Amino acid sequence: LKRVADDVRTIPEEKVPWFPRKIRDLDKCNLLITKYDPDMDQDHPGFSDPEYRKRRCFIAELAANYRQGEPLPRVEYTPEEVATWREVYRTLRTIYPDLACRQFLGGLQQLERECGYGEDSIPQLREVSAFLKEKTGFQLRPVAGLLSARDFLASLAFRVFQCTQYIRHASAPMHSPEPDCCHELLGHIPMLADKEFAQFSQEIGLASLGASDEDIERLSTLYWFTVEFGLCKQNGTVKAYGAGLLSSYGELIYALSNEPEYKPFNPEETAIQPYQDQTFQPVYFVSESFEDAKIKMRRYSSSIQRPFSVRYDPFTSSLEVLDQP
Ligand code: TIH
Ligand code: FE2
Repeated sequence: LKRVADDVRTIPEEKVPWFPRKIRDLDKCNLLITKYDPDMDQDHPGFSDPEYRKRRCFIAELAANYRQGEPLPRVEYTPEEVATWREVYRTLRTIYPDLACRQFLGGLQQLERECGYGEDSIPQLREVSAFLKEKTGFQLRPVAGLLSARDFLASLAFRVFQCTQYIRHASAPMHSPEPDCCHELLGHIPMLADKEFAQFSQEIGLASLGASDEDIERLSTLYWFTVEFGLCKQNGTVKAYGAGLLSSYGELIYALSNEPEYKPFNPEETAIQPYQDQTFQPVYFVSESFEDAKIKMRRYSSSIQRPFSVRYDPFTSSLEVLDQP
């Protein structure tokens, strides 16, 4: 393998999309999708609540001004926001022992012991990021809303997880059409404290760098049906590991009832399954185990054609880009 110069244009195939090479470049990975924004979407529970929308703008501003390496912004949550968190936490906490996978339960217990998780206050990203950094090397960065798939996946390559900091509307605590801090803190963070899952997440990120739009679409679909809505077998029963399930009381119950369709996780098939994010998924993919999902995903990723390969250097938090042999 020979190292190529820093400029992607030296890579034989001309049209490689830009991608971040060092962790600081994530400051440029900030393309937002406004589809589910309460200012744009009439079905959003906060659409006709000007107070809520103003609050969202304030918190979005904190994220927009954030630069890599700065201390993560703190948000002082209002009593109403804490009340929403409490309701979400309390209702989900009672069903986790039966429905969540072992890795999630282990992560959540550690967060409760070591990171102040509980129903009385909304954890701050700063503390949670320090916690994760020690467990798996993942760190957080604030994001103003739903990111484009390309930018979101790219950050995973650096073990950076982009987190929203606003909370869902008080009128709909059991399901949100878009990510919010309940989704990040309860759905994603406990899983990211697991080493194997952290590795799985980073590998999807690495596979996405410089990929074609079509490959990004397939990878984000795979991300959707694993990291967001994945189920896995454990001791002969099906459990949830997807963050979109673990942060939504309504969908978690639904996903593990006998209503939805289950299909075995198989990247080639999963990658082209249509999905939607306004309501519950009609189909979920079940993997035999994390190990199995990781191996299958690796095989899939290595089949993606790119005129170069990438390797992450954890000492410098940057990527080495290598010519294909
Ligand atoms: N539906 C999730 C929840 O209610 O927490 C949030 C989302 C996850 C993925 C897309 S929207
Ligand atoms: Fe998510």
